Amino acid sequence: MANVVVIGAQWGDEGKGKITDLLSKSADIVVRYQGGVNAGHTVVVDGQTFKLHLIPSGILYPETECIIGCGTVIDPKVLIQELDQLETLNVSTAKLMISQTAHITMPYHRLIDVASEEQRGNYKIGTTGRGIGPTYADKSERTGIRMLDLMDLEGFREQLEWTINYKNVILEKLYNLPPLNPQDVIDEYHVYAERLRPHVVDSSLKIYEGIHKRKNILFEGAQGTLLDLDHGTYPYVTSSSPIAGGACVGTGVGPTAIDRVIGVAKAYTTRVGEGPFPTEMVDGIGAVLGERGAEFGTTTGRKRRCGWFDAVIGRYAVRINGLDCLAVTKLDILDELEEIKVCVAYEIDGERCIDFPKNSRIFARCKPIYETLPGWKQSTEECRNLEDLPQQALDYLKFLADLMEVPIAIVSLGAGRDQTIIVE
Ligand code: 2SA
Ligand code: GDP
Ligand code: MG
Repeated sequence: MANVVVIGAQWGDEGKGKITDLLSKSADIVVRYQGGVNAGHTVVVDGQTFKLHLIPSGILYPETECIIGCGTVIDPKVLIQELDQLETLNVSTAKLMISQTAHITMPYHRLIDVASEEQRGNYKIGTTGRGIGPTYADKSERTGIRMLDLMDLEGFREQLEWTINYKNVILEKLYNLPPLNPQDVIDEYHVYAERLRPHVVDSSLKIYEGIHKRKNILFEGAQGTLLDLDHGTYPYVTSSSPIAGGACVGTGVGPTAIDRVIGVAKAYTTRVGEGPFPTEMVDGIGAVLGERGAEFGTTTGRKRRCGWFDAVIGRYAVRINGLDCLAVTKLDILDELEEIKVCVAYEIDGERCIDFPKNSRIFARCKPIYETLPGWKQSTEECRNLEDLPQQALDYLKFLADLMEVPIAIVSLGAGRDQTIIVE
């Protein structure tokens, strides 16, 4: 299997959790490299559903080592809840490692995330409210607190006393919120420090040693390409780098260590939060897709917006991530449709355009140009080989692969591990 990066090729929720779990069978180490508890990765094993936010989807294999890399932001409270939940379900978390240089989400980050969204009015991003943007902002501003700072209890106390006073001014003056009591936060986080201490490591060194021993390493992306801070639909993005390149920055691994990049794309498109979405269908088939696909946020429960497959952003994802191949998920959700549309280009002010405009005001004016394919109108859920698929489904997949100039290596037809076709 070698060293593989799995990324989302759309706006997140493509089914990366399922695909990562599937590939984890052959991985020795699975690493998350960006994002925080905004992410929601669902894995279904023998009918049991696991919703993971920070812990890599490889955790369900007892032999697999899991690492939360330095490019992530960690809310210790939620991480501990996740650890407790897994242990209740008899999943061992002993092989979980946490980067000592990952930044920590503090109570003021969550408060500022929610309050700043309220103040943005029409310009709100539709964040998950989990404090992700403010945690990354502090990292860039160099006022962040890292895991290794938390482990040094006395140092943490000193750092926090200064930081909380600084943040209290912002909370009070900018957002009219009550100040936080430094001692309360110190006491709360000291408890988290002791619980997490056994897991904290020099993660880039661990990964480097793994590479040296020729172990198979899987880098698990969260969110998706179009939510990337640099390459997504800015400002309607998350504050990290979900693209394949983020795997190097977010783990401390050189690009030469990566052998393969797999993009995960749904057979249609969804987006949660604000921002332009050319193929969105608010009612009608959009509602059908949402209902059949159970399109609700794994973390917040928010309703996801639904639309047809958009090959313009698909092609972009192939380029930005250097995709070797694609995993197409949720093909089964299209099973009952009479016909299926694919956006092959946009029309902007009368002009045909095949790359998405980076100005979100212009992107919002893009009208999809569709090609229509016949549906297959039968269940694909039990198909286990390409030959089992109806001809129209095969044609649909070929149409997507040709448009994006990338082979399809995996087709997913249900949430279960076995509901998968591996293309030889
Ligand atoms: P944030 O909270 O600052 O990262 O939000 C910024 C934008 O990024 C989007 N975002 C996501 N989009 C899809 N899935 C995500 N994870 C959850 C899931 C989402 C949920 O698995 O369903 O439960 O609502 C995720 N995380 C961040 C977000 O919607 C904003 O558009
Ligand atoms: P992620 O963030 O990319 O890991 O995706 P999420 O877990 O947030 O959302 C994907 C949802 O689709 C989850 O509920 C999965 O269990 C489910 N899922 C994944 N693949 C398939 C599939 O092929 N068919 C169906 N019906 N559901 C799937
Ligand atoms: Mg998700």
